[in-house]
Amino acid sequence: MEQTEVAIIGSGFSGICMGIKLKQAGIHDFVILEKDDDLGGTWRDNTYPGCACDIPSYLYSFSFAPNPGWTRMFAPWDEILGYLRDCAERYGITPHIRYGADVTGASFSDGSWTVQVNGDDALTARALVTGVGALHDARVPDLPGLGSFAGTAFHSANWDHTHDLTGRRVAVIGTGASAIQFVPRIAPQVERLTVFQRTAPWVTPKPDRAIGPRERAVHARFPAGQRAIRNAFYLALELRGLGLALSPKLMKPLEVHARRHLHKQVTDPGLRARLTPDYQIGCKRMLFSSDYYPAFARDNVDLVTQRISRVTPGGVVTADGTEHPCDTLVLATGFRVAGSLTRMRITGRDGADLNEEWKRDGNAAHLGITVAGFPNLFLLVGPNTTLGHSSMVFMIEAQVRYVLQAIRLLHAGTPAVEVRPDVQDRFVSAIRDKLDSTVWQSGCASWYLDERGRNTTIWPRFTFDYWWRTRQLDAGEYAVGPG
Ligand code: N01
Repeated sequence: MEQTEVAIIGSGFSGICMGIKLKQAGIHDFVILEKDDDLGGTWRDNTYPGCACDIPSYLYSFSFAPNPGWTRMFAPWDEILGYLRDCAERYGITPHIRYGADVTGASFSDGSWTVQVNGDDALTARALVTGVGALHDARVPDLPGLGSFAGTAFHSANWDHTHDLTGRRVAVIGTGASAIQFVPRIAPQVERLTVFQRTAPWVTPKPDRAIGPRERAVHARFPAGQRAIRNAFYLALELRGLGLALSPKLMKPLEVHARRHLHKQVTDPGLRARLTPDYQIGCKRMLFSSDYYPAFARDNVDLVTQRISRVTPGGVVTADGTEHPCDTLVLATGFRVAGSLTRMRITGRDGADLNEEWKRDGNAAHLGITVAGFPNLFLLVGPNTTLGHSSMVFMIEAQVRYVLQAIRLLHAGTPAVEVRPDVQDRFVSAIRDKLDSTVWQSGCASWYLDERGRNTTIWPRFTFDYWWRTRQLDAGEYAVGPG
């Protein structure tokens, strides 16, 4: 069986960043296992019309690889994908990527991981790093009759570009971050657009603008200027997260801002009332858009707030018995967050099963990275390290720096690096205590919460706090011995 020092699962931002930092540390014996035939993760999968980052690109990019070529403040998906491809090429990562390598499981014994690819034991690795992301397992809603729909149906993360929407009667289920980006784009093209909203999102304006050739040339010439803009965005978004990290009461100014935006863009009081959220801002992910609300002013766009009771071959039936005819159904219903990692079977020391442990106790990892009982396993974007207000790339870089320190220990001959259970428990209970008083637990349903209503997704503090905690691996928190 093939042997390697580090196996990385996934070639999105996390996997690519890990590869780059390994190479820069002089560790070249690693592979990146990618189930698809291209890199890019969520930016490869999501290609729906209008798909773009909702975090400014100067910040949503690697700190060590600024891109003076962004053409918009909030870059579209294809530019982000191009950026990732360029980084993979530029830093020599491409030859390490194995495409079509779907990791189905991994088990630890005798100091190393045996990794199953496409169902077979394929390689052994001293360290296993998962960079599978939280948002790639599309969630198809459990709606009666969905399978009977006679038209064309697809999920927003698997957009069917062969299906021309011109002149179609399109139904969109869901009004989250994805839907609010493509609804304004497809509205002018389709004959009729019916948007089914279960919960109204909080929306604030998106300060997007084009970045012209002159400005791009200035950034290419003076990278310090771009770094200064990046830092300014970082601070602005941290300030926006004040209410998330400190007290929900501090969310009030944002709520006023969002209400003003709605008031300004929607003049019909009835429509405005239906678009007004009934939960505290920040509880679900806050959305940015300056063109979502205006789409509802179009004659061919309807907002339906009645519950969906079933899908028929010709449309969607709501709880009041009305059938809304359509020939195209777009499911903008989000992702199964817990499913990204647990679709693999990961077996640690003494046969410990990660899925079983997490099912029993909730997803948990020290700093979201290491799990007791699973030596030499490192999670990127693991439990409680996702953000609702700033750049995940910032978090990923902090995690990669931490993991690199652990891998260096292994590289230097330490047989195994395993977090002590008491250290993990202390970290997890501190995070859970902190979460109790946050806006995410204020009563709304969101993908941040697991089936028990526990937030195992979000980092509930400032991002610089996370950076600070992960800057130096404390060997005292780890059992560094034979695995
Ligand atoms: O998914 P979502 P998304 N019947 O889970 C509704 C990231 N992202 O793909 O709110 C009817 O937010 C559901 O309703 P409710 C970002 O982190 C980032 O839009 O549960 N409706 C909701 O309206 C984001 O948070 C970027 O009541 C049903 C919608 O479907 C995450 O991806 C861009 C339903 C799902 O919204 C997911 O966003 C885009 C049902 N049975 C996305 N089931 C960036 O720019 C679900 N819904 C970085």
